[in-house]
Amino acid sequence: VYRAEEVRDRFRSRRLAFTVSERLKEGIARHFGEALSPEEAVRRILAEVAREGDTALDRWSERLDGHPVEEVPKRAWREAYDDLPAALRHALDAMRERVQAFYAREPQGGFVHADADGVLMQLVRPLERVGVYVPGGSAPLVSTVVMTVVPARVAGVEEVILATPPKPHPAILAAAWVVGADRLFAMGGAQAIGALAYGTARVPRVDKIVGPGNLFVTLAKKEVFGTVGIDGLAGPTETLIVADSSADPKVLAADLLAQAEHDSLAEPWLVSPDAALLERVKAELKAQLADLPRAGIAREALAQGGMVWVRDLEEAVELANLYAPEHLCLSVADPAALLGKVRNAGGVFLGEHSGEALGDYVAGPSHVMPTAGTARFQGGLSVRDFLKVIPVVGLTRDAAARLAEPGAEVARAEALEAHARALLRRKTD
Ligand code: HSO
Ligand code: ZN
Repeated sequence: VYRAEEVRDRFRSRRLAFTVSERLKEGIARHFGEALSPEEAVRRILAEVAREGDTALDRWSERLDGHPVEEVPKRAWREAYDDLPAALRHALDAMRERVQAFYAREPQGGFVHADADGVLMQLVRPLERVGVYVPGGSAPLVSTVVMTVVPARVAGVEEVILATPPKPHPAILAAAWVVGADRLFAMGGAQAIGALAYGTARVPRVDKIVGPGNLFVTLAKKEVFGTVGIDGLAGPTETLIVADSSADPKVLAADLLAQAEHDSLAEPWLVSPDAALLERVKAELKAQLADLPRAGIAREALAQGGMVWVRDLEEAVELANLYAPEHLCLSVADPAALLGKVRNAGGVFLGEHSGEALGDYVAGPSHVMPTAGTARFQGGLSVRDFLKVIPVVGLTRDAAARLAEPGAEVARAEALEAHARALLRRKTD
């Protein structure tokens, strides 16, 4: 249990930083034949995919994932869906409906303003083609398919292309079927991001890449940003729970563990003015860890996060704003009273009944939320992430004549005489 003073600086100076394990270093040296930083390794893969297309894509896929890239046809998605246990099939359908209903409520409009000067507008247009990365690995994130494709579809994106590591889990294929994605390539890592960003003969180039991924995927997204749009850079997942004496320690422990089992680098935090509650949660964690299948990962993650004993709820929210958590859970008697003070959070979960795990699957909003303190400048994935706002200018002759003068004045201050003349040509006398 920390005191607020002990974590304040750490919370304030958070940034996306990757720990490069010995195992990772060895892996890179083995696959690349020399000691490279992960950034250099990623740049090499991207450059080769940009230059050679599918040849490099298959080569890296085979070398790193053991299989060349394959497109999985829709027929296989359909079969995977039909083969799922009925309960999971219905769960995926229910999930899609909840998420769809949530995003259907999001306002998407621009505006049209017409007056004597003419017309000014904000035109809103969906992106044409989007790539979604769905992690494979020890926990194949089936739900991520729903949480990314549905808001893209609501926005009106024409083509959604999924990328997920070779030999995808059947439930990922089934989810692609449920949400009506367009194409799915079994490809992972930096090579998948390169293929989506630059395009190859087989993989069409997309306009934006969204979705979480491992270190290589994230570094690759950072590298291709500019060539394509990206939704953000995802680090390990985090949850900060603010709790008061009204909270149930059993539920708090369960929620912290749900967070902790994701990743040994995940950060579960519990912040409370009730010291006795923190002690009770500690005991609960121990008890609940006993038979947790991913207890090893969860234990490591619990050490990444921690508990903070604060003066009052005010100080708890102040810390939460400094930390800017991906998930902010307000497990307090009157969560609405705290909401007004929340500035930085990827998503907010009000009260004990709104556990983050509900948000992961069925509450409604996408579970793709900003990590590593990036909630200071962005919120969770939404329809807006798949829209462009295009300004439109349509002035009358009279408006142009009137506006020419101040425009030219500033143009000349910028030493841009051709601008000034283009403006003044519209002056009528
Ligand atoms: N909590 C994760 C999302 C997730 N959880 C997917 C389970 N499946 C990151 O927000
Ligand atoms: Zn989760």
